[in-house]
Amino acid sequence: MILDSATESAPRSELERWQLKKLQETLENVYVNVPFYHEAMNAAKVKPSDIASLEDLTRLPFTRKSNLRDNYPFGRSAVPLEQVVRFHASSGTRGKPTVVAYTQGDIDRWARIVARAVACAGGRPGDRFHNAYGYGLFTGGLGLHYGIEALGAAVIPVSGGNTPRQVRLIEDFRPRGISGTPSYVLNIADEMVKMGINPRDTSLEYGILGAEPWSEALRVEIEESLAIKAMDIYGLSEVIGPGVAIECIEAQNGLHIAEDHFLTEVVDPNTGEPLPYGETGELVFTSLTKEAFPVVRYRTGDIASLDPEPCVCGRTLMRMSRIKGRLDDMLIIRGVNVFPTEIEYVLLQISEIAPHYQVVVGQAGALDTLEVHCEVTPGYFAAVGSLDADHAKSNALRNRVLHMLRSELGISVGLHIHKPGVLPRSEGKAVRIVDKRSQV
Ligand code: DLL
Repeated sequence: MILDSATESAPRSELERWQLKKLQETLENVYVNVPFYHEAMNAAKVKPSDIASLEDLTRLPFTRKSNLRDNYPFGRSAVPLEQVVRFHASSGTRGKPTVVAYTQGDIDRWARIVARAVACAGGRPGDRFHNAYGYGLFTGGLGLHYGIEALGAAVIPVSGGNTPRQVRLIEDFRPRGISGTPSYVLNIADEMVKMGINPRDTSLEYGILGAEPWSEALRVEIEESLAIKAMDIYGLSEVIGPGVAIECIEAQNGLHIAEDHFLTEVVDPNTGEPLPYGETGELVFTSLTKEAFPVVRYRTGDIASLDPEPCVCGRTLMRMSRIKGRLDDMLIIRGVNVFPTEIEYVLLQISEIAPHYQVVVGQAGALDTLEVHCEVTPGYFAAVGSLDADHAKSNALRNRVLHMLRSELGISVGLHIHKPGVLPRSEGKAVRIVDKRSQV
């Protein structure tokens, strides 16, 4: 369902006229009101009035996460703090969190963006919706919450954690939609099995999953285990939160970007040079309608490509590919770049292996090493009794997994296959990489 067809299906020329007008307004605003942008634009010798077309965007300097952190907590606000009605923050696992602020206007616009995103993913007014994203400083819980309400659906604000209770609430409230990280929604499905409930028999019909990288293979796994359609939702606190882009239920092939609110570029992560459509690089966003914390050419560190081709759903909003991974999470093992999602993709091709894994990065002399930890499925384990019982069978499985990893990744890795339930389960963003290098 297209909630806002005048915008979501607008001719590109109309959209681009709007984008240019809003870009110029945003630049005038930040140049006057945010000292950081004033100085950065002066240093780059560019003034807001120099930006006469969307192509001129590339003349503007980039904003990086470190610039936002340097202004911790409020230094980047474009409005007096009295006009701020809400704060959120990124998780800050790698240093100080990035604080973001919203005016009432920002909150209202964000709710409409998310309402439209939920509709794009198959949501309808009147739905009941189980929201298992964490509530709090993380944007996921409250971001989805207000959007679901703005759509006219009923939100069940469960937040993350207490998984048996999540299952009971799904049984009792009978929601059509569910949101959460893919790893957590899978965890909920596993809990259903433990509680003797067939995950395919619930009321759920669609899932809005994101906030962490996941592979197409994990989508298949989730869709099959819960008998739902699973759509990918993308966003980041620095830009607004969830809803920057979402897949449509019709195509499930790339995420429509809310381009009337966010200008999107893909650049070469090393040189910062813009890349043509279809090429994979780092996503860069410029906000067009934000009041409290506008961002100009924000380098996300997320790796994806853009596709401007029209979509079967009727939306003209450009699509971005699924995120391949974060630059921060890219492992360089003996000169080869590896993203955890590539490992996930391989593991999920193997029916005996469960969709739970962790990658441990270590050091042997000057070289980085990579050890993949995964689990067999409960079904396989029940059939073999013990992983040590049948050496020939375990070895055959081990060799098959190693061979597939080597041919997909192009390097040899260490492998540990565990029995079910050994690896930690996520209640939010899964920790896929354990980096032991910094600990030696
Ligand atoms: O994760 C916002 C969000 C909430 C998105 C709920 C979707 C659903 P942050 O905590 O600031 O915000 O983390 C942002 O998470 O830069 C990506 O690296 C990653 N990320 C978000 N969505 C996806 C996705 C929220 N669909 C960071 N696929 C981003 C892959 C994602 N990575």
